[in-house]
Amino acid sequence: MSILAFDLGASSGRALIGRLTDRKIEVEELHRFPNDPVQVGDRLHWDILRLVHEIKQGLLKAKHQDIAIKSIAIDSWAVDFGFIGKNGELIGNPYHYRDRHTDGAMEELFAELPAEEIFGRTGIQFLQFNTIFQLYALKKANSPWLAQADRFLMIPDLLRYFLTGEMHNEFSNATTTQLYNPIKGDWDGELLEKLGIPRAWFGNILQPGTSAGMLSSSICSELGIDSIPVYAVAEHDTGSAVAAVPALDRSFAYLSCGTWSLMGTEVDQPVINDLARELNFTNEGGVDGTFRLLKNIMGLWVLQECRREWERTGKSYTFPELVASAEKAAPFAAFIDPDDAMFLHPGDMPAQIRSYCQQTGQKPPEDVGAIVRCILESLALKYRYVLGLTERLSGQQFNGLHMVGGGIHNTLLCAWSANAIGKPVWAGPAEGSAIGNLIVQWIAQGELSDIWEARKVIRESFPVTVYEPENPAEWEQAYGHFLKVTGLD
Ligand code: ADP
Ligand code: LRH
Repeated sequence: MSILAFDLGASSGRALIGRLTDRKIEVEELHRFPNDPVQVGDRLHWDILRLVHEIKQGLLKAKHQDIAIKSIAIDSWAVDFGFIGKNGELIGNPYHYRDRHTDGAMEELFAELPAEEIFGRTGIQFLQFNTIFQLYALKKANSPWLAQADRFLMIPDLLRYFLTGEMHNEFSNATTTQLYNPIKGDWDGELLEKLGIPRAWFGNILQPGTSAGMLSSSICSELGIDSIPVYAVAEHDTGSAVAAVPALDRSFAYLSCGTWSLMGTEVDQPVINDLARELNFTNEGGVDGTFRLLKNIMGLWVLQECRREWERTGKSYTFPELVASAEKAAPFAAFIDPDDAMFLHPGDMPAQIRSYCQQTGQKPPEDVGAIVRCILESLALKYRYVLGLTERLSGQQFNGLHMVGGGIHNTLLCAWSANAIGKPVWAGPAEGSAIGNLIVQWIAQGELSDIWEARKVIRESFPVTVYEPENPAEWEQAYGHFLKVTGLD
């Protein structure tokens, strides 16, 4: 029988059907849709109701194709949320984490609550858009939402609520709020109190792999379908992606490569110490009690935004066209640090890249190929830098890097990543998050025993492309230059 995963990334969403037969997973893409944010006045929002509509479209497509669905689950990007009022309705339209309302919020909060204390309680890296800073910014702005709020739900919690009528807070996403204490294993009540945020908004935490209700009768009658069980999985998409890494060795490094590049390793216990805080590594909760010791890298967002800017000026390129143009451009001509704050917000990204290069004494890349080459080489070199930090912090040495996510369709980036790190890259599967969502549903149903059995099955079900490192001397030299111009040396 089939199960269904809804995986909502920051750039697109999809519904994947999964079937498990004789320890082989087969997946079929049922529905794919863009997830375009909407700017209204000064605010950048997610189009949350459109996402509800797209989830219903996925359910309808299953019905029209006579696919009987045993269960469904949803995962999405982290940190964002909505409030539910006393009447059970959504208050406002959730903000996008790239909205500017958190500019400066981190520094302001640190003046009241030291960074050391926040990290000590949560083990979460500091990113200005973390839920804690979003809530703080809403408080500072006297947002009327806060007076009306009765419950706090992360995006997948919210979508699940719309489907089932039940409100639950799922574990993996809860950890990304920077309000969850992994040592206590619960929301950090003292931290919430210090922030002046009511503890009562936050419900009991549901672990990945537990049932979370049934499709409501109103949805079923609207769509003309029977009710279906809904599961909580690792509803943070990166948690699902890492669950699907087809590693055979318990010590492994991964790169979840989509809008963001998330690089790190899996650990049994959160690593909360001075070095982790100084290197700004995070400890996000995962499946089967695991944690992801990782660091965010700005990722293919920078390329997505360039593409959007070119589109605005009437020039449309597909991703394969952009990759082909980079291949023809001159190598190692200019580098950026993709994690510079100037690349976080939406905007004219080619102009931002040129301005970064000017400020760092480099000749700015002008044409499309040169800009894309600059982004992809800089990402590959940043991967080398962060892989080194992951080894230092975890005390492990990795003999290669697993890459999952849509970014592995970019074969040039995979090859250059292998060159930059001087180790093999094992690429696959591309639909990591959706597959991680599926396997946790199967674990919950007793079809797979645990994450390690699931990883074996994934390994046997999907191809992994191996990229061996090439041109080590050139990349070594480029790395030195990259460190110098970015100031990372
Ligand atoms: P998210 O889940 O964050 O929305 P995905 O994992 O779907 O992101 O990855 C999307 C990214 O993958 C795109 O921004 C693009 O850079 C890259 N990508 C997808 N398809 C291709 C392709 N055919 N060639 C090159 N790159 C691709
Ligand atoms: C990737 C992701 C990442 C978060 C970011 C907000 O989609 O979930 O793990 O840091 O979005």
